[in-house]
Amino acid sequence: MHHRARQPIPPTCTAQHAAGRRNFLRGSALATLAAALGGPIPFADKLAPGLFPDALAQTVADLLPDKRGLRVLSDRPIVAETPVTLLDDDLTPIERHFVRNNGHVPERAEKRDLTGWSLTIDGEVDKPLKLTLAELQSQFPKVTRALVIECAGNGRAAFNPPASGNQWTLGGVGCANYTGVRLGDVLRRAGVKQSAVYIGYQSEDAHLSRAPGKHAISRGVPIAKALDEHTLLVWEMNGQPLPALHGWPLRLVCPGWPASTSGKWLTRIWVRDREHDGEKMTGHSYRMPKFPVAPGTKVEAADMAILEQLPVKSVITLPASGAEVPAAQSVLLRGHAWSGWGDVKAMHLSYDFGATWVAAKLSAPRNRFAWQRWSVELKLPTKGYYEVWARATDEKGFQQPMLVPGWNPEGYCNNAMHRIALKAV
Ligand SMILES: Nc1nc2c(c(=O)[nH]1)N[C@H]1C(S)=C(S)[C@@H](COP(=O)(O)O)O[C@H]1N2
Ligand SMILES: [Mo]
Repeated sequence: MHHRARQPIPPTCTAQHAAGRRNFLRGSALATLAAALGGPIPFADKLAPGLFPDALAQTVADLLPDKRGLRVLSDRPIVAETPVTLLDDDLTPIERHFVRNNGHVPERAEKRDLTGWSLTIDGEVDKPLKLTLAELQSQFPKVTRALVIECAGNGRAAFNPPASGNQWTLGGVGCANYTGVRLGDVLRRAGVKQSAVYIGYQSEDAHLSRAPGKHAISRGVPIAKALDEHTLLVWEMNGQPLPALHGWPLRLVCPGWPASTSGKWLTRIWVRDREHDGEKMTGHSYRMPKFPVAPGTKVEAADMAILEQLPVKSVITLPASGAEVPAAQSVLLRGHAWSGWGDVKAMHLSYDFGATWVAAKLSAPRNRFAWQRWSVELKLPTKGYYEVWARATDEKGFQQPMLVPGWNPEGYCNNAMHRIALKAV
């Protein structure tokens, strides 16, 4: 992207959020920014992650014109999260759905050019397939499902010591309606061999370096998850063709698992006879220590295990933290809850720092792996400062922890309870 200064350098920058502790603009990125602003930024080390200098606010809107209100965490690659109050919709509208790119959006997607595109299914199959979009759309049963996808790093900003990577707060999650076919139906058409262990996806987005032949990301899931009826190949999001940013013409959705398994801009599903070893499958990527470690511990790669189901979690989308509400009167609170293990079974809130808990009304999911709406009317007894804590419990009995759970080197799976401040007046 190109930065254009449209206003003079502002004398100060106001922090929009204070969750991050480190400046994500370093070295050349900082120099580029300073050049765009026409001068150095004396307090650059105090610039919170995700905070763009006011003078460039217009440029951020240029970067993601269809995503107004999202917080840009990185512009190269593009990463943006949804402020939690903008997650209030039953289904996340496209303009409010977070974005996490690892490389460059393919030109094909920008231009909506299907020329030469097909999906290859090969590897450990009896009959490799090459399918056009029209063939995929006409030859398999069509399904529409509301599905949560969540970046495994959602919540990372709260880890201490900090984990490197995008400093997500709460908004690396969304639940949209996807239309496509079951990956399992397509794999069965190709005939999955006994030797199949894993699938790996390949996509058309160039690596950040633009090194030819190097994938930005190529992850996968064990064959059982690939064959699971909830794992889809989709071409529509909320009834529209997939937007360029979300993987046009075709993406995977592996609900409940790290969203990095939901490959965008697909060209190939490679059925493997071993654990897939593509870009960001190995080393520390999307892996957690096999046993608890003290914060800050350096963990050997051999002691890390691939992340699978994401833990139970919830958000309070209404009211906003810091809101003033009437004392001793009913106040409506609501949000969503979800779990990588299946249904959420209970939702509780506390406004006395966890001493007592109130059960919220919890709706059934539209389908498995959709998030569930919860709502509750609370009466804050007197004037004063309150905190509301929200805790979901899933069908396996897992509950959200009060504190940030198990520190891990890459800062994954923070499902601590969402807390908001309320001032009763
Ligand atoms: N081809 C490709 N697929 C991808 C990615 C990517 O960079 N390239 N990012 C992954 C990651 S890390 C996440 S969190 C989700 C984000 O999906 P979204 O941008 O549609 O919200 O896409 C996943 N699929
Ligand atoms: Mo992600």
